Amino acid sequence: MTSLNEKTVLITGASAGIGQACARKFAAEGARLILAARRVERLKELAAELTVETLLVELDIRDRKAVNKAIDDLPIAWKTIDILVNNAGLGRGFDKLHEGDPDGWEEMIDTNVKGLLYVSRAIIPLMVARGSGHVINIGSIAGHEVYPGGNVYCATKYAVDALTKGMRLDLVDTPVKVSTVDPGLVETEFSQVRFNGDKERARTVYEGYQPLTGDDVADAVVWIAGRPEHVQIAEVIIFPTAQASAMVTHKE
Ligand code: NDP
Ligand code: 8X3
Repeated sequence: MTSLNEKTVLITGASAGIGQACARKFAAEGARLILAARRVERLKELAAELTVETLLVELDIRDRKAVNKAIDDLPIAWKTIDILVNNAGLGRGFDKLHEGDPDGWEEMIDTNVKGLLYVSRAIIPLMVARGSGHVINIGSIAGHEVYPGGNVYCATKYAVDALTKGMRLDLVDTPVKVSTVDPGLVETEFSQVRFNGDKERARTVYEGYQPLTGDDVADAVVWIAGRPEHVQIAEVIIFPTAQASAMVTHKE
């Protein structure tokens, strides 16, 4: 078992949902937290309830220069990032591909794929130089199965799956570990974002069964991070009990 007490954990997308839940669960283990997102007010509210050291970073991960500057500018005491949780991401739109909005496609590709790459490229070299570190990507069941209307979102999560595997291959001769947690349906702000703020439509996604919570996913992330040094959990897929695949969920 690796103690997470005093470990430094950087979480992207810590202002909501799974990222926020990860922050609370890592804090409960005594970790020091670098919390990154665009909505810094929310990060402040989160930090105020935590009893561990936090550093808040207002960051749009789509902005490569801003990502590099944010990591370069970290105070020395915060540069030793032990665990990177690449969580920030979104779905935007649920249309057939030939009817889809290219702006939404770009937002998803720029965030889920390119943003994850920028953050990883900035932080992994520090882990390699130090000879320790753990990257935990938040993928999705959408990176294993394509569903109707999922087209570009699924493509970005298939890309995350490929990048996770690529990182693990490229880091095999180092002590740096790479893992992915790939959930099914988790009730967060995800569907509100996907449906452009339509809360009623978002609510129906989670009706008739008990979806996962951010905490359920964060439990897996923290468990993965706490394995012994020689144990690298490659992939965890988590469904609600009522879900059997991307397309099959039993609703009462
Ligand atoms: P939420 O919408 O609740 O949270 C998304 C988080 O990502 C927010 O903190 C948001 O912060 C952050 N974010 C989005 N865009 C950017 C950006 N450009 N720069 C920095 N941060 C950004 O959704 P979830 O918690 O559900 O989603 C988290 C991850 O989990 C995503 O990668 C998603 O694809 C994945 N996932 C979600 C599932 C679900 O069913 N909910 C299932 C499987 C995977 P802010 O807006 O403040 O920048
Ligand atoms: C988000 C969950 O089922 O909409 O990754 O793909 S799903």
